[in-house]
Amino acid sequence: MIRMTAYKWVPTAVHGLVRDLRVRWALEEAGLPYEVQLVERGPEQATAEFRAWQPYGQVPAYEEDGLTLFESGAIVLHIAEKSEALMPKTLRAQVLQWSLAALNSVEMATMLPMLMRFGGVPDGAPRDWALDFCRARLRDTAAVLKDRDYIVCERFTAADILMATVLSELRDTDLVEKEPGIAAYHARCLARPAYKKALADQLRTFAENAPTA
Ligand SMILES: N[C@@H](CCC(=O)N[C@@H](CS)C(=O)NCC(=O)O)C(=O)O
Repeated sequence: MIRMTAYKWVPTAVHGLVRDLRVRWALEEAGLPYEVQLVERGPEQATAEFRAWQPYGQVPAYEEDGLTLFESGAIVLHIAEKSEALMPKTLRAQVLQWSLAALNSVEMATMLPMLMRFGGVPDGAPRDWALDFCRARLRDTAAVLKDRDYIVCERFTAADILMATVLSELRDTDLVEKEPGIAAYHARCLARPAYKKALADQLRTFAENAPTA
């Protein structure tokens, strides 16, 4: 049986962004049954047992027949290796390439505008630089998507789970909507039933465990 961790509750500002969503989405696409182990934010993340599973005290982490994994990208790719739906053997190298592009070349740019929102980075040079950097990454990614519906080719793969969830990090900015090719791609990925199910499950957990005033 597959077991993964997710937070019991987080503030609304990050609903739909917590990275267990990537793992839930991949498992739904692959049609694999799984259990979710809910984690309380705070001391539970600091225990030796938890750190042995996720060294940074974060979610998600994953367990399957004694194999333990952390890092959402590694987990999604592990699931993809089991599923032609996520990583056809003939496309393995390209799926790996675009998964790393999502988590490195693109996420390093999308994290900055997201962190600004939470960290209150003042107007001025660093902020403008980070936004320009992100715009350039989106423009270059949009150029690739001009010729195809998904990031590897005409069909959906695990790399789209990673790329689309990375793009979701920009949801409170106008960066995605200003790049229509990216906006259409993002909407296409999030329209998938497996994504909708994964998101609904994550949000239901938060609603069920919301602190009472
Ligand atoms: N690179 C890691 C990042 C994991 C991560 O940032 N998890 C966040 C939730 S999305 C978390 O647990 N944050 C709480 C913390 O860092 O204490 C991955 O992709 O799994």
